[in-house]
Amino acid sequence: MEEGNIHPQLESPNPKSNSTSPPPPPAPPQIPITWPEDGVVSSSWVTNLMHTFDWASRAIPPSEFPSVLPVSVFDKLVLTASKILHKEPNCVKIDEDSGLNSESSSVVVVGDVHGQLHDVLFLLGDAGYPSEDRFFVFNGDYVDRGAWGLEVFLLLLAWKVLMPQRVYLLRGNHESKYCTSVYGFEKEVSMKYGDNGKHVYRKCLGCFEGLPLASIIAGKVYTAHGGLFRGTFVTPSKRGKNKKKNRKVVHNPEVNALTLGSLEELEKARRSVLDPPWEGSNLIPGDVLWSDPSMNAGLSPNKERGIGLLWGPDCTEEFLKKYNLKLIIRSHEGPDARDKRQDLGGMDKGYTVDHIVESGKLITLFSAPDYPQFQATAERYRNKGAFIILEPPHFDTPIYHSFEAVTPRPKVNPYYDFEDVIDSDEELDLQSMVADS
Ligand SMILES: [Mn+2]
Repeated sequence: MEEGNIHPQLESPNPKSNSTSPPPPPAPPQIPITWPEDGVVSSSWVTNLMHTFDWASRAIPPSEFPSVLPVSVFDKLVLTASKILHKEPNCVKIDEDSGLNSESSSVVVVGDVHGQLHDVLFLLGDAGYPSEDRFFVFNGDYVDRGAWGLEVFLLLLAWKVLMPQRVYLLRGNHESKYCTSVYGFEKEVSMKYGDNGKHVYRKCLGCFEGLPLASIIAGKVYTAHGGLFRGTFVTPSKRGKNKKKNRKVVHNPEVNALTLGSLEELEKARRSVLDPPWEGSNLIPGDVLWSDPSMNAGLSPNKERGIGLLWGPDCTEEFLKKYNLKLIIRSHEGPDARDKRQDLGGMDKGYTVDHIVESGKLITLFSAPDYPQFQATAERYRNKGAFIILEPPHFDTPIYHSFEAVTPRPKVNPYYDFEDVIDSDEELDLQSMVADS
């Protein structure tokens, strides 16, 4: 393997740029990164990992990524994080028992980041790094579309390992086999790890399966990638049994059985699936990861997505009221998705308030600015990204922070056919899901 100052021609971003992009670290960091000798990840190890990924994204081609992070170090990091993640409940509670202090703590909530490494680094710097008093809840969609999904996911895992009680990583619909095979992450990994790509990809998928689905902050805020979910299917009423052998019985469409799910049902769901199923009895994970709010009342199948639900303001109210909550913060819809939903707000500021009901409100939060990275300039959205800070004593009033993209982004070839795959997650190809899972 090559050593030292490789590929100087790729080294620095355009010096003529007058953008907000921070200058790259002055000297190449010490590579390769090694696993801490005592096996204990320190804060300097995590910040060094971030700086090194930043440097590498500008200085070396993707195929030389193993010279930055050898597969053995990748293995250690992912294994350590996976063990922590798999033990967490489906819905993590962030409260006094987990160290939330009603005088000094704050909680930062982050939406989709989609492999936009430099924007994630900016966000972490802007909000302040995770600390004893600063919690983070990430709402999923770490990978796909952007070119540095692997770096983003790994640096978040490193924070999780460093501060398991302060950093919470929820699962997004893109943390799945189906999405990563269509939207770039699988190819990104294979480009970066070559012969070890399959191994690395498999380990990432295993880790995705461990990610929890939702969080409740201070007993007041529910967060999840997609949002609300249905109740587990209950067989239709006993009236059917009384009509003995009535051959004319009309098929009772299951749509009538759609009810809002409870937190107890969410807790019992089996989240450890490569692709959340859209049929069968384990539908809650797919709902939580794929559903969208609607301005129409009630629950209905999310036909546009092919999986998950649409839920109305009445459902938001029912859920908030039932659990004495004030806010739902979900993500999942970027500027492209909102472009086609005229009755909901656009995503140019990185967030929208979708439902305002008696008990509180529903917010969509999206943290990938100037998205998607690889769309042709004319078709790209110059949206800002945003994060939300929740502050004591009640943690139930969102403070919005919008931010611009870090530009220019280092030049890199896309890992998926962005000309063909224009719309986020639309028209989910169920046949291909069956074949793949
Ligand atoms: Mn999503």
